[in-house]
Amino acid sequence: MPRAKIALIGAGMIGGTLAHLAALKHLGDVVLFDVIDGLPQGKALDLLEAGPIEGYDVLIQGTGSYQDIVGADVCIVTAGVPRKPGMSRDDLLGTNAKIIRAVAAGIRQHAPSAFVIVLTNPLDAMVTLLKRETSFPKARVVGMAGVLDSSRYRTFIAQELKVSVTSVAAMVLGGHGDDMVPVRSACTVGGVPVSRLLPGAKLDAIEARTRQAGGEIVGLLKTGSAFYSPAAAAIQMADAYLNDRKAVLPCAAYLEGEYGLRDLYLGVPVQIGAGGVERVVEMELTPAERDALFQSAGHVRELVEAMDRVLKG
Ligand code: TXD
Repeated sequence: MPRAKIALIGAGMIGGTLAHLAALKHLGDVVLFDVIDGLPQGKALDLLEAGPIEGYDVLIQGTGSYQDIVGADVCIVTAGVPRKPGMSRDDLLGTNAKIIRAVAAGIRQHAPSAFVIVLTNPLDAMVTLLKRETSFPKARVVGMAGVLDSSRYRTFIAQELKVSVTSVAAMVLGGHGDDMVPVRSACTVGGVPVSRLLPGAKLDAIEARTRQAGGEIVGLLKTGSAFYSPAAAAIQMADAYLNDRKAVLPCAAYLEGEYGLRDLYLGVPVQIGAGGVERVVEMELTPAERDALFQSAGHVRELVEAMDRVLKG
């Protein structure tokens, strides 16, 4: 069986980490693409030279030409600029929208059957733009945010309870912004509802930290944003597609009536398998959680409208 081909559009902090994880997991051959000359080529060569030590034989190529992504099964898009301290994800809108337009043209022309995972921020607007510009079906264009946000939520709960992170199940839905929705009512620790194990005030604090977790890392790093955990999240999604896992993961997916919402991308549980986003999973939400999801959807719509004004401008 030929190995899968994974095209990483953007060879920066997340892109390089994606390539490393894909190689370590023998997920497929990797093409690192970037507009900075030498960056993808240098990272690819460095990763190849780790192969004898780590025991991976995947091909890893760095390039500045979209020709080299021809036949990609998966494209993971991180092309763009990251936040600096004091910036919101929305502040990246204008710059990154123009970049995503160029990326979408390259993918549409050279990898027309790829499953596309978008990370570039502001995520919900960028994944919307990429789907619009590629005209790919909704099953093949998805945004990565909820897997990361849920992992952050799970991490903080596990730390508080001093339990294994693998014992905490949680979903964070909605937009990838300050109004994301940690679904407390569905969060369990070893099957026990978290609200039986932690007081409401503590959960409030953990959920507030989850919403600001990206900014917390930006503030500490000062020169960029998180990259290990976003890369791990995107690789989990790519693995679910390439290995037909039918994993139910929180991702930014295109809604057409699910959760009472339509014609927008929003973080919801989806089943990812060989068919890409195979279905949206509608989970029970409390009235407050449903209201918060609708509020987050409103912000995503405003963000897309702002993006459209910038692109028209
Ligand atoms: O959960 C999430 N979705 C987010 C995603 C989590 C963390 C960071 N998130 C966002 O991913 C972040 O706000 C940025 O918008 C992207 C990429 O973050 P990264 O930390 O990888 O940024 P880098 O290191 O600056 O890498 C971006 C690369 C850089 O090498 C640029 O040269 C390249 O993108 N770039 C391009 N590549 C291809 N094509 C074009 N046009 C292009 N423009 C810039």
